[in-house]
Amino acid sequence: MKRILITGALGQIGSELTLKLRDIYGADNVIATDIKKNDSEAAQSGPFEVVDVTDLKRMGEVAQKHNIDTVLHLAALLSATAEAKPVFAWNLNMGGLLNALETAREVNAQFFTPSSIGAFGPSTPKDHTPQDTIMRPTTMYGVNKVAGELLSDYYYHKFGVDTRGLRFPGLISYVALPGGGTTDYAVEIYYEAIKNGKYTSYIDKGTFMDMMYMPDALNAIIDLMEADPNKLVHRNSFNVTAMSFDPEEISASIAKYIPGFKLSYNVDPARQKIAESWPNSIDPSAAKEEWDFKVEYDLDKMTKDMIEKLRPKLEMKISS
Ligand code: VAH
Repeated sequence: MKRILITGALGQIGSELTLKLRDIYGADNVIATDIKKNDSEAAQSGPFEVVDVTDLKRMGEVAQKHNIDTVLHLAALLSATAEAKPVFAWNLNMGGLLNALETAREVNAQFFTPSSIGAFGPSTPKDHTPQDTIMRPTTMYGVNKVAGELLSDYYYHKFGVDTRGLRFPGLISYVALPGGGTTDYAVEIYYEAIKNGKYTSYIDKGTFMDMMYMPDALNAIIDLMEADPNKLVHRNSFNVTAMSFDPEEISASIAKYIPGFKLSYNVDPARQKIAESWPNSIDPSAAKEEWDFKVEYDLDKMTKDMIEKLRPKLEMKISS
């Protein structure tokens, strides 16, 4: 990777990935794009272009202008939003992906896009879900992710585009809030714990989902993209995870650092139904074997870091 275009660069993953890649590859070599600019560090710390991923012509112009050799396509609607607006989600998620793949093909660029544990469905083995298994998701987001994996593999086999992907679990970070996801509760809970010492979860007790701290997710993207292609048996997309927990377990972890923290429930049937269609835990052994995937953060180490980083940020907001 050396001349990198990122779509959705101001979103939950993109806002941190853009900064990390600029540190590694040089600010001028990382072109952040999104549907509109804002005053975030990701938008202001290097080249930024307004790109609507449904506009193939514009995406191609930006890729040519900046002599791109790597496309990291992050722009997409997440599961809960996609389930509320399924046709819009199909058009944006699949239309945007096809345009990003076509752009990568035209400029002969390496390509990455995230898949998700959402690509699995109720008939998938729930525990230690294998890398290669049945994938019959019952959400529009999941249909988009399975179709996206197949389309990315097609561009590798048909056109030789070096496509690679990761089936991400829920991602947790203190920088940018996620939007429209089912696992967002695992981010919101930290904000509410610090601000109010309590949180009401829309996901029910006993609902286990795979999760990962954002620093580990960013390292996984970079490690995969830098991996020796001759060692890759799989490409789109690798199971990756760091932990699996339910609301009770993350609450107990938070209570170690915020004594008296109280968790209650007001289950959202729509997002609970999505969560219950996903695995309890997935098996990342293919990623470990093929490109040495590893993580640094377990639940308590993530909780400690989230609270240490969020507290000053939230106190600053309250005082301003
Ligand atoms: C979502 N955060 O909740 C995303 C992710 C595995 C979950 O794909 O939709």
